[in-house]
Amino acid sequence: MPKIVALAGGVGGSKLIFGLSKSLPPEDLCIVANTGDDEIFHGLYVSPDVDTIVYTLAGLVNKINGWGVEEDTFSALGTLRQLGSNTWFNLGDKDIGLHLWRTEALKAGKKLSQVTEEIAHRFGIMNRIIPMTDSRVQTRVHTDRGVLSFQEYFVENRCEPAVKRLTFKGSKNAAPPETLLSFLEEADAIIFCPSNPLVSIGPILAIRALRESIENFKGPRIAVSPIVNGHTIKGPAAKMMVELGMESSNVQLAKFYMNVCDTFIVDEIDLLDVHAIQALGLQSVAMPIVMKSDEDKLLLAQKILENLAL
Ligand code: FO1
Repeated sequence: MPKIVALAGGVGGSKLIFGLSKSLPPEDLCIVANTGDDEIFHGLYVSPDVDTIVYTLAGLVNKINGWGVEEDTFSALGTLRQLGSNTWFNLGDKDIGLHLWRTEALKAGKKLSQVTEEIAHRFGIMNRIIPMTDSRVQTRVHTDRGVLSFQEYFVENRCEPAVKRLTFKGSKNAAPPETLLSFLEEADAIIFCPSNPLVSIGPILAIRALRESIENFKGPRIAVSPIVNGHTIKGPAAKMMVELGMESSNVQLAKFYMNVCDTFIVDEIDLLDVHAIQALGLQSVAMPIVMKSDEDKLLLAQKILENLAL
């Protein structure tokens, strides 16, 4: 079985991560999680994309939302609201337990990658989950309503403000964890999950050493499009692209991934995009990429692994 490094954000990426985790021996899958969405709420360090991956692989994720813990309650948040705190970010009681533990471990001097490894282990996950960096990198969404953190843009403002620019504060001086670089050296292939390329994969690629090691990677690098028939399956990627002056199309995304990936997978409905993407010099394949059921997730993972033909 090939050793795979999969780059992912939260909800969309986790679906393919689930399929890959069921298709590969655990030691052969290393997941790189975006931490540009991380934010401090009520004094707690919250890492939404890491947590979505953890809860998904642990079988605990709230399947309706795609994030948070199934059947969680919100009593602590109710108390915070009563005390006058701003509670637009919905932290469940069980979820808060994880944030308390992580915050304490970080305060004790542990690195985010060590803390994440320990969390995964304690949740019974055998795959490696590695945050893109141990330092603080924050996605900044420059909008017509000012500069917002990702969660302020996404949750508090429901993606309504028009996006003018994206920056990743702290990325210049950020380095990937050593464990990630070592896994990349041994890996046979890289998979870009169908996460938002701009705000989930973008922050990962903004870390220079990480981008360079992906650019110089010798094995196959495959990206799965988050766009089907001109629309994003979930989330604001298409809206953001248009506001940033891009076309919300597979061809545009293939251009975005040009130097870091060799094969761009589109949905079977977008078969006509395959030739246009090939004309850019990338390989392209069409297959069913919409993952509604666990079976869809498994099937897509297996098709991608077959396509790697290592
Ligand atoms: N997404 C929402 O749309 N609303 C929420 O209130 C919310 C809370 C939340 C709490 C913990 C967590 O791990 C994720 C949460 N998310 C929420 C999802 C999160 O905002 C996004 O999925 C990612 O940051 C984008 O990948």
